[in-house]
Amino acid sequence: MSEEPSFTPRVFSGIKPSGGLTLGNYLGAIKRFVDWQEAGTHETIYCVVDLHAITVWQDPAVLHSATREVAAGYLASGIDPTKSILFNQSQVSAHTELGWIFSCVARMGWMNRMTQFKDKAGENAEKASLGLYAYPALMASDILLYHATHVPVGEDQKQHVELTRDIAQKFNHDFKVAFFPETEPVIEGPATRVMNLRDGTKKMSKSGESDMERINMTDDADTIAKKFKKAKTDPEPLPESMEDLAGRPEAKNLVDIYAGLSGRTDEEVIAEYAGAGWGRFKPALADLAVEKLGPISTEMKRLMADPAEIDRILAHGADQAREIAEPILSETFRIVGLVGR
Ligand code: AQP
Repeated sequence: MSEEPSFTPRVFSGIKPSGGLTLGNYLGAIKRFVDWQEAGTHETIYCVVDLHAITVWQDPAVLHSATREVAAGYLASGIDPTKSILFNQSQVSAHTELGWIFSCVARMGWMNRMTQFKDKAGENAEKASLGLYAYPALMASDILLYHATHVPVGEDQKQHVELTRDIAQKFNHDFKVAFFPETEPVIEGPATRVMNLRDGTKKMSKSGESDMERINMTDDADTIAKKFKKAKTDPEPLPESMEDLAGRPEAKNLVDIYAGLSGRTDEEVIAEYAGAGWGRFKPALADLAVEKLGPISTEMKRLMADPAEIDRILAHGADQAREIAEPILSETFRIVGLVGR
């Protein structure tokens, strides 16, 4: 084993353009990406992971527009292309090249344990695409292609970042190098798992069946208010402590969302609203969501009206990404024994 290298502190994370952005993507991912960028302690690289989106069927025209919409969501929320690298995955072919190598490093047994595949493929796994099964290996390549040291993600992605660590370890071990870092997943804050508004036991997702189960980042004020008003709850008022929210998933979810949007802790929210009924809490939550998401949604619409500018930003980001990725990929080829790169 060669000497332990030190890796540049670097954050990588991505979002799939598999539909419009949700409040879950905002609180669990984008808002925290902006915090990392502004902290200035790490280089920050953010990606629209379009190759992950096509692991399930995507209408080509819709995918094209969703890619720009996710980019607009990043920009409108505060990702600044002069501070962070922002690009879409398919423009940097090194992702798929390293992804193939990692498909040869990862073991079938590891992939078989991935709960997201089981959730997404459902009972009919035989009909799922090979890409959906293999995508955690491509995700490992997204991260390790930049030697990223930290990956901020929502709870649902923790297992995939752990697999990334396993792949890095096995690669380093098999080839007797210390080439890839053991990336840390960073899962923090009150809203790392925002739940479906109609069923507090399921995650809020872009591709969930009903629009009423999620808040989209482009929803207008009336729609946001209507969705929170109709959100499933129980008859009890808000309790005095977080422990008393145990077994009340829908109530806890709305408290988490309030805390995530207001930048407070769950405990602070409970302290303010202890004893409040839903008739008081839900309108307060809707007002807060409109206050926070309204300006972002307006800015997203402005950006979406100029797709050429979004494409220019993504192309520039892809150039910057390639500059970091290419030497790492070339060195990987050399380590593996592939000729010619
Ligand atoms: N409900 C959520 N709560 C907190 N974080 C979430 N994330 C997604 N949903 C929630 C985080 O957002 C980042 C990007 O996720 P993604 O779009 O690449 O994949 P996903 O987790 O599969 O998102 P969706 O919305 O559920 O998409 P579909 O429906 O297409 O599968 C990740 O950091 C994720 O944790």
